[in-house]
Amino acid sequence: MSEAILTHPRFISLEGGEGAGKSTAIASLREALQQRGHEVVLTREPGGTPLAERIRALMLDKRESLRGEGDEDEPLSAEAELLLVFAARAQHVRQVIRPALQRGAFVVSDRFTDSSYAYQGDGRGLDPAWIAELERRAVGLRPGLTLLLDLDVREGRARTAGRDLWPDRIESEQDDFFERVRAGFRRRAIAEPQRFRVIDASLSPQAVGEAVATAVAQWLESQA
Ligand code: Z5A
Repeated sequence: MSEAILTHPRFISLEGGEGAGKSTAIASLREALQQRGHEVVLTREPGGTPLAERIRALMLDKRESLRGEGDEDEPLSAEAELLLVFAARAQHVRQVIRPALQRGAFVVSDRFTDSSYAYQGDGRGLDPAWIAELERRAVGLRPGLTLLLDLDVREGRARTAGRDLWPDRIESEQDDFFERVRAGFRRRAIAEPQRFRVIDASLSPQAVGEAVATAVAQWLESQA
């Protein structure tokens, strides 16, 4: 396949740290697009296809049934985590995202490759050049618009505290990991102002929803 990365104007991603409110804001995003008569495909990462969802479960280690005897003695390496997330993404892009874009739909993804740069790159310390290579070779696609829901790490974690009885592998990380992730997202937004819109996620759910809808409306106008 070609190694060039296509930035697609009908592909939109939501990014941010834990508890930033992406899943909540995605409804406003869908509504803003549907009101204008567009077909919208909502999806998420890691995941979005049956196989990619199984890879997600492996990566986040949430599904007890996937565990074998002695698994607790074999921590997943950062490198394996990166490759798992890209294996899921390679499936997702080919099975869901590209076909939807090709038939003219908008695709809205709760997280995409920016999360790999932030979590596996800035969080785990893996080389961003390796991530860029995987992005070029295995994905080849980038959102035209990325909404970064930016929130203080502690505030985000407080929102999700007590939600899960057993936090997943990433939720179990310490605050300094999430501070590096947040800084990574913010650096990417500054580096690519034409693609990113940063939204203050400390506002009320309604205000965040309105900011998301406004950002999308402006984006659509700029593309008309
Ligand atoms: N990951 C990775 O490492 N590498 C990658 O390449 C990719 C992902 C793609 C996915 O898990 C994990 O995978 C993620 C990164 C990693 N781990 N972390 N952290 P996930 O999808 O389960 O986790 P998440 O994306 O962080 O989801 P989340 O914690 O549910 O956050 P959210 O979707 O942004 O938030 P929410 O569910 O909309 O809201 C959380 C709570 O806050 C909920 O009770 C809401 O009612 C409340 N909320 C929402 N908005 C507000 C506002 N505005 N004010 C007050 N309260 C609010």
